[in-house]
Amino acid sequence: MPKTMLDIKKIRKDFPILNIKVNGKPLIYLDNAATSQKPRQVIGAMADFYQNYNSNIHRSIHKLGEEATLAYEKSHKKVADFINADFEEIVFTRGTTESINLLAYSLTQELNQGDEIIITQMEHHSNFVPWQQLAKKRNLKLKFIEIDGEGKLKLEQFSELLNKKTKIVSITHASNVLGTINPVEKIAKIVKEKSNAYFIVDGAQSVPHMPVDVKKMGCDFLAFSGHKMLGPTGIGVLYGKKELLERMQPFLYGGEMIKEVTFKDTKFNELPWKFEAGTMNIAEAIGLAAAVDYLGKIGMENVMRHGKELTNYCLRRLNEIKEVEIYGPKERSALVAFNVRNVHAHDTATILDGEGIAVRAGHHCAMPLHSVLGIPASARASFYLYNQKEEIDSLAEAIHKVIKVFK
Ligand code: C6P
Repeated sequence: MPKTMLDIKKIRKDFPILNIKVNGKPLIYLDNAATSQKPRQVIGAMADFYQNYNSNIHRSIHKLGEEATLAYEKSHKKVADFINADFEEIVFTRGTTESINLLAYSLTQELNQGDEIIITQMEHHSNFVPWQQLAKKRNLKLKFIEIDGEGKLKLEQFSELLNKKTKIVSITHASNVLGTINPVEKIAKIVKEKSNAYFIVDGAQSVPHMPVDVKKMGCDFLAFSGHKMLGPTGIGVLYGKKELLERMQPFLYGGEMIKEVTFKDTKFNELPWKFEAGTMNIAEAIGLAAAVDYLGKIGMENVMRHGKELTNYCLRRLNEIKEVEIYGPKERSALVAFNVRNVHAHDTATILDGEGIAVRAGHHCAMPLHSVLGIPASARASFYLYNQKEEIDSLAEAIHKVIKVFK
């Protein structure tokens, strides 16, 4: 694979926060899987909205209202183009969590007692708890694809789990702990060949890091969050095939999701507005569009290549330290979860923090997966387009300090 072509020094200048010091040390931000940092282009686009055309959308015919509506609708279009979807197929939500909850709510009408839902052992709670609770409420069966010793899905098991009763298959594209990239195109084919189930993909950890084309992927729905891809918090996306969104019941009822309301009944608005009730996060949508522009200029192939390079380098450096245990397969997305033997992940993260290095520690909202791994917690370094190899060298050095402290 060719080496990264990104001008990281130039990219870093776009991220004001990368200049701060933490505990007296220059910030080394390796917690990108939790949330990414924001470039000035995103911060600026949001400030521009509030300073120059702040207004509600789809309601007011005054100049500001029109400008805000135009910008908001443009954001939909940009996000649609980013994943090769159509305009009507992009619903803005608060994030991946809300997108999946929307599905768990709106698909309920399609489910009957005894129907089955398949997820995996590696799911984030956002793609776990909504299905678990729905299954309990509606007397459905929840089944899990297991992971093997490397942290990959046992796909041979998947075909056996699928049957005519399977109504939903919901799988993460990339694990936020193991980094495993699941073969979603292949899974989509199996789902469609062997069942009538809806295929849902959790793209929270993939859309920010690799080119994603929903048509190629063959999914029915894709959920992801703006804040993990340079955008602000409070804005996320649900992609759904048009004919499916048309059939589904709205999730939230209220203003702007209607076409006509009478004392007797309500006609719902056209897509995607049918699923966007109330005043939406307008500035955040505009910020997300700026993030998509930024990523588009850099090129998702380049973002992916840089992430792979950093991740492989991190795996190499951490594998050199015999006290470090790493979780997940060799081929993975841009993160590495690990533990220093006999040291709790929180202690590791606290010592790293003292060195200005921000990593996440805990169960990463994937408690069932940690129970399968047989550990209560892990530390996790996760990378993005502004990270550099020197920062991974600092991480390795700081891990040696952890080892020394706990010797
Ligand atoms: N994972 C992490 O540190 P929200 O919080 O709705 O933006 O995204 C939820 C979510 C869903 N699926 C996956 C695979 C995820 O990784 C996340 C968010 C963060 O790993 C915060 S818990």
